[in-house]
Amino acid sequence: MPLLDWLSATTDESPEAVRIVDRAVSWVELRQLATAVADDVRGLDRVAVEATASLETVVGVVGALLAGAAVVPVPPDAGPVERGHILRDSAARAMLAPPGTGWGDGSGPPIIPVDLTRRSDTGYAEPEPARTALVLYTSGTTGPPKGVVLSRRAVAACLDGLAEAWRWTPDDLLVHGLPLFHVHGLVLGVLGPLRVGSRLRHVGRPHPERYATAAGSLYFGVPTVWSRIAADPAAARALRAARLLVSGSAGLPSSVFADLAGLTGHRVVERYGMTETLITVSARADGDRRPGAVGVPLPGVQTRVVDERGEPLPTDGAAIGELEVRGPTLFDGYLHRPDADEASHTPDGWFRTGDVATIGPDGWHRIIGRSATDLIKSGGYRIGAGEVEEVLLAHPGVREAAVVGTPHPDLGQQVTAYVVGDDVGEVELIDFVARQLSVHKRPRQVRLVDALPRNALGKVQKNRLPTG
Ligand code: MLC
Ligand code: AMP
Repeated sequence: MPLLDWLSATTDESPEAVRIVDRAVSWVELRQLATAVADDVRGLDRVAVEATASLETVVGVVGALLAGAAVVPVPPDAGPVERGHILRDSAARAMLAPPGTGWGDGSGPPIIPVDLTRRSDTGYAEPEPARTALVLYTSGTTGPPKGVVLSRRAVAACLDGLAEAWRWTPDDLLVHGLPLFHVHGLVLGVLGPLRVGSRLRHVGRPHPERYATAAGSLYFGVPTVWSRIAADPAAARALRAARLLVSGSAGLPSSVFADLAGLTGHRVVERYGMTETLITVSARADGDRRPGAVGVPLPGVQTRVVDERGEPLPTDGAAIGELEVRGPTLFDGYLHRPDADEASHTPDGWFRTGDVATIGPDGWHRIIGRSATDLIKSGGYRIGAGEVEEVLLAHPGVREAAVVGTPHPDLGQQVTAYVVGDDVGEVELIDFVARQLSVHKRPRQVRLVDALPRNALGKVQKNRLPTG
């Protein structure tokens, strides 16, 4: 079956199949636009896409996938450090971008404009399921982001599992406003509709009033989006007519679950996943939804919690350990990083998520936290403390830096930096990071301190940083 099954086969020409912000196309039109891109990139193994929230991004991604190229989405706000790393590390042969996009300094691969006036009907054979569909860059605890290699088979398995669990069909209209360079917004939020055949409406940014007026049946959001909707009762009430509200990418606070149940009449379906594993656990459309819990494994997925020695723990809902997963949705490895592949897998093929969880006798999973403090989740974005620390340390006035996630009522966690420096100010350092990395990676708060707490070996002890 083709990866984009519905899109590949449909003859439906009714307008408004896919609307991205202010531009709508029919299924047939989308296929013809994307095929024109496929004609441009055929023969290239890896293609970057400037992943703005736009129809050009959808057409570019689909075109590359039709031609069998691996897609490397580039966050549009990635600063020069991050962008340069993604393009160099992935060795993308070309970059698909809206017309008029340029490099300025002439660096980077050739740009192929996504021209929405061109159509093509060239036929492309479906690439092998083992071929790479996407290379998604995601932060680790240290160093620059790593390229997560995802096969077409893994993407298809994930989307089929979700379609089954959520009863996601061509009768649905999916609405969201998430960024188009991560699993949530791009894999679930764009490739999902193109495989399943549900219509799609991307509202640009996930503002409550835009969700409220979109009249969808299925809505996706990160917890920050759901908490903003819960704080806007008129917008929340407008979602009463929907079929299913889905939350993921970070834990949904139980208070938001309860507020939404009252205002919308819906108990939100929560699901859990990672860039490396795609979505592995979810509540079901035809089943229970529980506040603070993320559901049961999707078809074909196996899970277990293990202790510090890697020994499986009982599934009694009480034993807390690291969650490990195995199954058809897992990635093929980190690009050029066999060391990281080895560290993140057990010898018998389980992926170590780094998340701490319990599994109940009924198979329900609860995510309790993370085993390491160096991965921060802010607004659903994953941010590596080490990456931000490295940028801070490159500032001439910074001698030492330690970055942590601290509780934030709207974002879940905020990026907080502790800095030992000479004559530097908070705003200057926040701006310095924002010029190098994506906007959401900049610290919300910089605390200037005299020294960082260290142990006898000189390692920073982040749990002893001053709070309050
Ligand atoms: C941000 N701003 C700052 C700042 N940080 N200003 C000064 N100092 C800082 N430190 C600016 C922003 O640029 C923005 O400006 C404004 O402040 C508001 O920022 P915000 O509060 O962050 O809100 P917003 O931009 O609306 O972002 C919230 C959000 C966003 C929820 C919309 O975080 C988001 O889109 N999250 C989704 C992440 C996601 O898709 N994750 C999926 C990963 S995949 P301006 O001018 O722009 O308004 C995955 C797998 C899975 O996890 O399971 O799904
Ligand atoms: P990312 O790599 O951006 O895909 O982030 C993956 C991480 O997001 C996971 O390891 C979890 O820590 C977190 N996450 C995703 N979904 C949930 C959820 N429903 N509840 C709690 N944490 C989640």
